[in-house]
Amino acid sequence: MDVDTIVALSTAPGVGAIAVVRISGPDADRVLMSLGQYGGPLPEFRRATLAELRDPLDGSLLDRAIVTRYGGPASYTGEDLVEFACHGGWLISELIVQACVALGARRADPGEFTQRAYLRGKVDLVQAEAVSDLIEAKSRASHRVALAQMERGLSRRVDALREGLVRMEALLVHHLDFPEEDDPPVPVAEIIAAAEGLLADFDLMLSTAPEGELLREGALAVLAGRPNAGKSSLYNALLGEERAIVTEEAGTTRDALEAVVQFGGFPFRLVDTAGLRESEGRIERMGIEVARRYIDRADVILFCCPADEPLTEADRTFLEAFRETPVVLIETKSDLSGASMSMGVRGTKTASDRLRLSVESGEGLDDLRQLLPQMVYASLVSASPERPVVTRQRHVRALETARSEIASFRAALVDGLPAEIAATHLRPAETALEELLGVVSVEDVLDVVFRDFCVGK
Ligand SMILES: Nc1nc2c(ncn2[C@@H]2O[C@H](COP(=O)(O)OP(=O)(O)O)[C@@H](O)[C@H]2O)c(=O)[nH]1
Ligand SMILES: [Mg+2]
Repeated sequence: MDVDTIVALSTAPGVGAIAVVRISGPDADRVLMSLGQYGGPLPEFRRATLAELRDPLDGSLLDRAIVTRYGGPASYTGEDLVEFACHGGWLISELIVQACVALGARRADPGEFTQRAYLRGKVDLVQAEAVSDLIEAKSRASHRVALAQMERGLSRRVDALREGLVRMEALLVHHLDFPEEDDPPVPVAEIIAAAEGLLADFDLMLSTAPEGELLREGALAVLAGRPNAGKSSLYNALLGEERAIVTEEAGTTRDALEAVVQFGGFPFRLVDTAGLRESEGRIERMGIEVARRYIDRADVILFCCPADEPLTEADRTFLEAFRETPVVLIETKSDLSGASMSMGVRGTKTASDRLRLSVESGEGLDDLRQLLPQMVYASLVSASPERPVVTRQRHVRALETARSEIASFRAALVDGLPAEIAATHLRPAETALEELLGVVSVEDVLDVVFRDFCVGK
């Protein structure tokens, strides 16, 4: 493999106590030798060592830093790798990167360290993606799933599917040509049953995908309801801080505010919108437009209506229009009203999808925090933590491709086609799974996987 040596700041840029600059590739040691002005031996592998780093051009001191050497293949990238833990801030790390570049290293592309780890066989493609998910995780559930994926939880399951395919091929071979003295051929029914078992395994995995994908960005939870319904107050109460402007004047929230929060450890993008009503004011009308766009994409709608006011005709029209989206009907300001007023809830919603709530008394807030993950992440909430979760479109596409080939294989056998013909579906199924793990690498897939990484990872 003809590779160059790459360098990047691996910690977030900006002011902080420490910054880490990483350099990986065949010249890592040579660059270290020059920067640290080592006349004699370099520091031992994996031993943090204080070093004075000097400008390679004029010998001036850049920083005193802690240097850690890793010898390939026992490193993150699988190559020789050096980490400089220098003082943080905007300048020092950049000076060190520049010095490395002056000594022949190249600035790394986003995700290039992890990409090298993949190319060197340290991780498969699904694990590499999980590194990025782990860094981006904003909730305990996302964190847990990304960690499991990094530990090959999902990869192991895909391996098991591949093994299932291989076993099925073995059955098929046995069915096609068996030696005279051997057992009788495997009956077709047995192969069909094996295919059906595999299909069920695929379905189980694919069933986690819709919720798994939400884990990465957070489910969009949008507050809706007419002006003065108490949306902004609820938004603030859920965030635990005064984010939205709350006023008694109707129509003050004109833009949409968005914040990432976790409820029960699951990530949500909570959005406060302008109230929905016919409006004269141009700016408020724009706010309502924004609200509509959010509501159209919502994973769950928190529909607010004051507990002591009936649902209006407009409210009902709204609820009718969003039958497909899960809705929690929230009777707000419950402290102002006595017994629960009947809001005339539409038939499809269960009692648990509506609750009385007051930001004054706190009634209903915890119930809502519990209810939301159950509504949006139902199967993940109840699943065992060990269950691998499919978190990306790329996974879904590969699994669906493999699944449909196996389904065609099964259908061919059921239709009584010759086994040799049915068997042509098995190889494409295997290929799809191999691409998922990156066993066979496809250049444009790599680009997509590593494009969204940050530099230095
Ligand atoms: N008593 C009481 N007043 C509330 C409650 N929630 C909101 N309000 C008041 O209702 C008014 C409208 O609230 P706001 O959150 O701005 O509603 P929005 O227009 O839907 O965003 C404000 O005067 C709030 O103080 C509540 O739980 N109890
Ligand atoms: Mg508001």
